[in-house]
Amino acid sequence: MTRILLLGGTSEASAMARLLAQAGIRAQFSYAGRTAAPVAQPLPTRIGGFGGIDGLAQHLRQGGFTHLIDATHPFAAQISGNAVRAADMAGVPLLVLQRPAWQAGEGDDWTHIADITQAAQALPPQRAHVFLAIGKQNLTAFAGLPHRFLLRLVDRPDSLPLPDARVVIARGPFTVADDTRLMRDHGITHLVAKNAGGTGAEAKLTAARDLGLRVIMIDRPAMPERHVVQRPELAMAWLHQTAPRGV
Ligand code: 3Y8
Ligand code: NAP
Repeated sequence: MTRILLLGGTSEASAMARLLAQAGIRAQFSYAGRTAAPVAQPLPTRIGGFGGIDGLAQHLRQGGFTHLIDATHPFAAQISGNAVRAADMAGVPLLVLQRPAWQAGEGDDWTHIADITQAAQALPPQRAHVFLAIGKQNLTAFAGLPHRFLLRLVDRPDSLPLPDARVVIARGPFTVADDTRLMRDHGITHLVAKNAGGTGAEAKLTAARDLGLRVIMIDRPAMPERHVVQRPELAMAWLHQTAPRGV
């Protein structure tokens, strides 16, 4: 009997959860527990880490899961690496559901960097107004710089490692009009973004192009070879191809 463990935390994972619920396929949705009140899902949901690779492998075995779908974020490298190893240990097929990376288009002014630690060097030496749309987990890379920062976070932080920072509390998906207004109101000169792909965070890139701003684009971390699809419908097709009798 099919039972899916769906690792979530992205728009694609939420779309996948709706398809599984509509199809009446037994599944459990999993959040890391990064935010105070994650969006409710139409599936039974667990929140919190598994306790590393062994913990995830044990959860797969004990829960009688027949498939693992990793629909986490392209920058959630730790859980995605764990999923490859744990699925193999538990003898459960793994599918990655991940949106394609963004590509610079006409009129874009992007500087690509390999990881967040290079972002500080990619900023100008003189004081700039920088929109850090990268969440709160990597802010120390910008401490000690002369810039004024605008942060957009899901939950209000207790403290920040940046002396001159303004915080906007907002949960995507975002719109071009709102992001254009936000960046114009704050006199933003530079945008730092992760190459998340998808539509939930794309508006700021369109706004940056319209405003003629430089974008410092953090490329995705390298990941081991996996079976990846880019749309939830393709993940459903994979399930039917790999399901034991009677999906
Ligand atoms: C906890 C679940 C859905 C999912 C929505 C997507 C879209 C909005 C865009 C900006 C960029 C950022 C951040 C972002 C986006 C979607 C998607 C996406 C970026 C929630 C969610 C969880 C998280 C975790 C959170 C991180 C942070 C990253 C904010 C829920 C809302 C910046 C990534 O405070 C923290 O510790 C936040 C941590 C990981 C990155 C970071 O390093 O700080 N996401 N985001 C998931 C869990 O617990 O398992 O709370 O409802 C999900 C979404 N965030 O169903 O529509 O699909 O990408 N999330 C980035 O892409 O750069 C915001 O502001 O422009
Ligand atoms: P990460 O660094 O890859 O994972 C760190 C640890 O968090 C993992 O080892 C695991 O703990 C736990 N974890 C992560 N995702 C989980 C999930 N879906 N269910 C259960 N445990 C999970 O992950 P992250 O970058 O902090 O992202 C955390 C969550 O936020 C992910 O679900 C991701 O989809 C979502 N998200 C992340 C970003 C981003 O920019 N990173 C953006 C949007 C959404 P154990 O080792 O104990 O199992």
